[in-house]
Amino acid sequence: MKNFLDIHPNVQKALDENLPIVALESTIISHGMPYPQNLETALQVEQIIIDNGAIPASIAILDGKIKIGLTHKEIDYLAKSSKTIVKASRRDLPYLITNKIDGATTVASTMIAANLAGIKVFATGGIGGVHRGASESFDVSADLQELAKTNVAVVCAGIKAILDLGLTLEYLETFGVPVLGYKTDELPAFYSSKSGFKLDYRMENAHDIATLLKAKWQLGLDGGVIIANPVPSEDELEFDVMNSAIKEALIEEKKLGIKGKQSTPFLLQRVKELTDGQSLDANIKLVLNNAKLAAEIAKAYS
Ligand code: PSU
Ligand code: MN
Repeated sequence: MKNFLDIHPNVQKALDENLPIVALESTIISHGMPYPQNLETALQVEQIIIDNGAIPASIAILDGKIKIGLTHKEIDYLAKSSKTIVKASRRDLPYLITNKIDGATTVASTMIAANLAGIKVFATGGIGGVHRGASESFDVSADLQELAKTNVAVVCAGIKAILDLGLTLEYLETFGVPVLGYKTDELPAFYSSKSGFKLDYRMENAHDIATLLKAKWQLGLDGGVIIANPVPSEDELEFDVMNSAIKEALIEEKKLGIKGKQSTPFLLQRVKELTDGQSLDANIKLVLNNAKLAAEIAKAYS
């Protein structure tokens, strides 16, 4: 594993001493937000994790290695390289590593990397899922398969509203992935705290979540857990504003023939433009909010 993993000394020290660590993805930096907001957010997320008593471990594929824990210089590089850096999910890792091509990790590949390093808690914005119209396009994010098998807890603001939330919940149920609402009975819809979909399990604190995670994995029930943490109400996008922007972006996507891995970055970018940047503000705030909760869960877990 030494040939493939490059763990930052701060993260290695935390692993050795069983200190709380929070993994962070890098696709959100390179493909999820524009520069310079992506850079500012990535650094702020790390600081919030530190302020809440945990060690951040941002993850990317650099120089043929899976890097666990990035320097500010490396984060800066990822933030400025959206045109050249590859969005790297599970299937991309072997090629990028053996050909020394730099990549930004998605939820799926960040879970893989965190698991290899022994990190159990991961914070992001929103996970991928079943796309609208998936019965035709077959576009189902590899994030869902990863959640089905890799033992990492993912703190997110629910499923990205550009997706089909109902079908995504069905998929997660089939593959045995628990979806826990943090102080909510309703699935949050990323930019909005409400979606209209009820959740079966509501959790009130980080301690109970950590206890549940331990029980799941001690029982040999492999796979991830989704901790759905609603965007704070003062930061959310109005439901109707969000939905009409998404509808418009989806029509444009179809016209332009955008598919596959380009789909999610395109939709996030168009929704941002169509809401005059309001969706980006919400996206930033919800990520910061998730970082704080993830640090609390990591502390309780360790
Ligand atoms: N959530 C965000 N911004 C993002 C993503 C999620 O707030 O950019 C990224 C994540 O890396 C996620 C990916 O894994 O989008 C999903 O892409 P796809 O639908 O192509 O699997
Ligand atoms: Mn896809």
